[in-house]
Amino acid sequence: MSSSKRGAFIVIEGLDRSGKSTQVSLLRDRLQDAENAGPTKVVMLHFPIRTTAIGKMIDAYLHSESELDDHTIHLLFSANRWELASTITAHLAQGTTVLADRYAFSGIAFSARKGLPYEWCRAPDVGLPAPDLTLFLNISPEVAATRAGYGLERYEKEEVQKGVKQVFDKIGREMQEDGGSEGKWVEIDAGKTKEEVAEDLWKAVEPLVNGVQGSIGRLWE
Ligand code: Z5A
Ligand code: MG
Repeated sequence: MSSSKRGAFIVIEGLDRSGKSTQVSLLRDRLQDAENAGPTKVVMLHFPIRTTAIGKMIDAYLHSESELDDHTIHLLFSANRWELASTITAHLAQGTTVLADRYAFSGIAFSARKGLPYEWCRAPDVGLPAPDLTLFLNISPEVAATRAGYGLERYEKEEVQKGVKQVFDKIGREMQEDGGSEGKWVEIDAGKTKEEVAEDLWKAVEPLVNGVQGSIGRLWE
């Protein structure tokens, strides 16, 4: 990587059980082996980060061990990203690729689905480090519901997922139209095999393997 380049910030979003965590791990391995770049330094972040003080509150909520007002849990998810914001920026500046499993887009999608105003949901995430590329894993809620582990946490119900998908679709449309500081939004068919999905993701990610020119953007600024 030339000294004028920084690491790429890549976000994987999608519905529950669309294979985000699976694909983030496969992508990490592939980036580390990328022949044309030499080994790429990569870090993975799985939001919510459940090990921080705020993350522990989120984890208890997701397991229905605590009850929180919808506004409160929304702000905690956002605060959890802000806890990591300077870490993300530092990694990128050092030339490390950052792979995030969920980000601010999940925050908006899950809370707006509950009826909180869209703009209100977006506000606390304005100014976070902006991804260069967001890959949205698209899957029908019906197929997602057949995958292992579905239904163990609070939001994993088909009607919730349908509402969440509608908000994600709105975010995707806006990002594709805007093409501004939020980086690129690319939709991927996640109903294929793991290997096929990994191949489709790689086509979008490969141009970023050698790093990115320019400063790190700020989300929605
Ligand atoms: N949430 C929120 O409300 N606000 C926020 O700001 C944020 C999150 C950041 C927990 O998230 C909850 O938090 C989530 C949104 C909310 N709501 N719910 N429910 P999480 O990311 O921690 O959730 P998770 O437990 O990691 O599950 P997931 O993300 O839904 O799953 P996934 O990562 O997309 O899928 P996976 O674990 O890679 O794969 C699931 C299974 O399918 C597994 O057995 C795989 O082997 C299998 N799989 C994967 N790919 C395939 C293919 N292609 N074919 C067949 N089978 C496959
Ligand atoms: Mg996951």
